[in-house]
Amino acid sequence: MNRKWNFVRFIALIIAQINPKSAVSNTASLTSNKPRNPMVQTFNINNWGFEDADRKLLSEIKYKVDSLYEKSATTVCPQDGWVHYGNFSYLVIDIPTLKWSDARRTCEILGGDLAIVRSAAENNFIFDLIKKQKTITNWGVWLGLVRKADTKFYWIDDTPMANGYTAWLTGKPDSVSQKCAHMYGTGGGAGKWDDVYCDNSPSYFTSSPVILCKKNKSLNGSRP
Ligand SMILES: [Ca+2]
Repeated sequence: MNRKWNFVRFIALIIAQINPKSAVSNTASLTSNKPRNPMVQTFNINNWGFEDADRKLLSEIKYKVDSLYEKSATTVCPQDGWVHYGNFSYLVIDIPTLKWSDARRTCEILGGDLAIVRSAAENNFIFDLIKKQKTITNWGVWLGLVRKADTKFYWIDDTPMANGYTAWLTGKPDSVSQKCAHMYGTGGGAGKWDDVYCDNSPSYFTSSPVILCKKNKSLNGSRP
């Protein structure tokens, strides 16, 4: 498990503890029953010498993150809302999410990642899954597809998009400054893809993509 992954899990857990209403607040069942005051639980990450209390808290957080990861990533799906298709499981969290990075972090915490779409059959499956949700936004779901510095699109496993399946709406992608991809949920482009800003302003909340996570269904919990 690489350092970047550990760092993402660590930061996400801190956010979950500071904001119990966040999308990752389902860590609550894994936390202790000790009374806690979020305003007191602060970290000075610029301080190289943690106090004993800080070290103890960091150890507790690491234990909780590891527990959550093991519980989510080592369970054979379908389970807890994950839907099985092919060698993978999929989960839609139908909450509009302004930032692509927030959607991805949520999937990572749950042992998966944003979806890499490999075929028309998989694209159709995902679109059908979107249509079954209570909340369906115009921008549908975030995809695991982003522009890199060369302005070309790559999947989150670094596969160049140009080498595989795509389902762009006619005329899309249409702006190099829009670096993240989504699948439309409604309208004339429903089921097709578009590029959009990775960090949208709150005024676009009701249009914003919801979260679609994908993970291997195998016991080892390896990510797609
Ligand atoms: Ca666009």
